[in-house]
Amino acid sequence: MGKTLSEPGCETYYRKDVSEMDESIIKELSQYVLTAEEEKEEIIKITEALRPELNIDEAYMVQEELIRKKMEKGQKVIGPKMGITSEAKMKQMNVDNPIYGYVFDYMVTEDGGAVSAGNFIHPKVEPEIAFILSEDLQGPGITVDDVLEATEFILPALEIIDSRYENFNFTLPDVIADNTSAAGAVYGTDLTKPEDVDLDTVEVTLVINGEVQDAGTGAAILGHPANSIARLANMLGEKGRKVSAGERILAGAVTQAIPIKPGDHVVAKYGGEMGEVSFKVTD
Ligand code: 0L1
Ligand code: MG
Repeated sequence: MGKTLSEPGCETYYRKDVSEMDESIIKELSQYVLTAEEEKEEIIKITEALRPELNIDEAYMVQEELIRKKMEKGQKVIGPKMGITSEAKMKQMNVDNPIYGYVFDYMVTEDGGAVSAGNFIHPKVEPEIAFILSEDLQGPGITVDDVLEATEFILPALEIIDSRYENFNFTLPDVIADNTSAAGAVYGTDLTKPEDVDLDTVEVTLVINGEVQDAGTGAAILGHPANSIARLANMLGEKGRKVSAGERILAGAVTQAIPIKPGDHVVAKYGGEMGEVSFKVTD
């Protein structure tokens, strides 16, 4: 005879999938990460504390609810960001696909401005390449050439990541649910036309307090930064969503992420006449 649901081993007969995560769990998990962000208190990852079986589809449902909650508070989306876009990070997390989240207006500091370390739990900075499109892009089938054709400007950017999880300790679903650690962004004011820069060979150097921390080229972002935007458009297309013209899109990090602290002066310097972008850190 078969097993009832209460007997050990019943999982052999059914699979917990997306449809089994009801609305109340999505709300609970999104509130869990939102409260951590708002109170600047680190939390234990969802897959350890609340839902070991959280999968990637479910994690994006939690992220969507988190985004909805922020928008309900009047916070505005500046644009999407891609994460885990370097080969090293993908290997470390044992994944093949990058992930995406969203940067909001309250996270943005003007170029050369000051960010308060008190706004974060354990912030790190990474230099990125950002895109502004002149037309919407929606997958499937978006290519690097499609992206370059639709790109109005490329600009330097620094992203501040601040996982809400203890010691940046998370699985892929955890970090997706946590809006891919999005916490801060500084966009440069030098706008470059895509045809005026060689995006895969452009050199980017991260300097803190006058000392070079790390350097890399655009190719560190999925082989070519425009490839990252194409992957984003294709991932969003699977959900009937798109990358919109005018958004500031973070393609991914060129170097490793470096911890920052009060008193730091952070600069990312770009070759190819892309300019630089900077901020300082206060208490
Ligand atoms: O923007 C990023 O690449 C970070 C994605 C999340 C992973 C992390 O917090 O290190
Ligand atoms: Mg990033």
